[in-house]
Amino acid sequence: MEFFKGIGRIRYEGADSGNPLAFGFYDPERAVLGKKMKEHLPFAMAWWHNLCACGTDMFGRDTADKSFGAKPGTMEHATAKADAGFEFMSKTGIEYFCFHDVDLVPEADCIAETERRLDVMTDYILALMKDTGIKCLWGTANLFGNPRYMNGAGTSNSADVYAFAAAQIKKALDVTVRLGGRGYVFWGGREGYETLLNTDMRRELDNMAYLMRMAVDYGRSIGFEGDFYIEPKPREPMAHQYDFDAATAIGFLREYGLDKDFKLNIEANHATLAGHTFEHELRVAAVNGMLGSVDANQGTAHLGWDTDCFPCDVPTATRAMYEILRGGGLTGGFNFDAKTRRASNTPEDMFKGYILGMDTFALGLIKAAAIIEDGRLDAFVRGRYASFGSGIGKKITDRKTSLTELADYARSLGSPGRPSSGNEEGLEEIFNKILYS
Ligand code: XUL
Ligand code: CO
Repeated sequence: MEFFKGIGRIRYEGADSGNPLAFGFYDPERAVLGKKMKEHLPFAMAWWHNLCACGTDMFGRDTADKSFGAKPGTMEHATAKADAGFEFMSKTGIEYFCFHDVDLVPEADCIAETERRLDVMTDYILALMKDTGIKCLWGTANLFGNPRYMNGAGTSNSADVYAFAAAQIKKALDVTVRLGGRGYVFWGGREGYETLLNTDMRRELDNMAYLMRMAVDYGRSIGFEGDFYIEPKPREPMAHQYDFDAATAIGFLREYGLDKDFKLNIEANHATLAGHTFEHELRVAAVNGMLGSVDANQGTAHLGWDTDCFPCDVPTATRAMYEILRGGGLTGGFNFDAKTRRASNTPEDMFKGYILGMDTFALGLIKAAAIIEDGRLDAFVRGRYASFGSGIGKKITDRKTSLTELADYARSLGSPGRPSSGNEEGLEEIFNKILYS
């Protein structure tokens, strides 16, 4: 059955094409820095937003119909969503998907039945993957939706809830491994606190780390060779989430010896909620060897919450792609953790959301590659630190000096003079000239 009737395969037609259902910049076979665009940009569909979210917000009910011809809450609906999802991915040329366990099947009252449903769906999805060549980017467990997780999952005050979380993670790992997922994500969900007055932070952090350790051990024991990811987010739903930002998550992973198995999944909207830029979070991950995957979306600057918009900001995508290219690329991919606006409620809007996001990152990639090929930014940064390449600077770089030697050297100088200009405006001008030419 065809779900998106009247919408064919989305093709690259160039920016001058008047066709709203065509790519203007994403040209999958085009070579950029010696690699195909589609290899630089392993795009993924987020099962939850694209196939499950119907536009409900705090003030109103569903605006979009995602029943796909079946009754929501049934296994028929679960398989219809999978069929629609694979048709959608085939038509847009998206080669990966990401999922939470409960995106795939309706959760039952008991674990055994939910797990049985997941087994059925895994078989079903495997057949669709075989037919289409579409692959799984990452899986995760939803440890925040069910009321049992109101105080967190791995950081819950209840040992029984902790055990339920463990059961869900174990099964989500089984499914991810069967689907050949590249990664497995821990997004903090409700892992944080509302008030310190009721919170034993030390216990919660220790318990969370132990749950991750058990997940790594179990995953490796069933043959999972991919990366585990933490997806940092500072707040929402909790007042404070433990995985606040990249630096905090990296500190946590190192404290508990989890840093060899984990990398980061950086989400643009989470970065800005933390008061950072997207590119800052990517740089922090990259310089720490933890650049894993990206949740590609963007926030709405003047709204203080996670709006999960499709990315349309080309300068930000360019800066992000610059960081990713300079950081050696992603081991994961670009998951559109994004939803069409509540009022963009037609099937066509679903396609337009992905076309916008894919074109934005394609343009970001093209422009970031142009900045790298241009070389002026690189040359400036190299020159800026040139003082560390010879003389006393070389001794500092080689860690072959001491406070005493440096103090004597400083005294001999009299005054260090002023360091060279940071040239910020000049560099922004170069960035703009490359971006808009
Ligand atoms: C929530 C969020 C999640 C994770 C997966 O803000 O980003 O959808 O990506 O649990
Ligand atoms: Co996300």
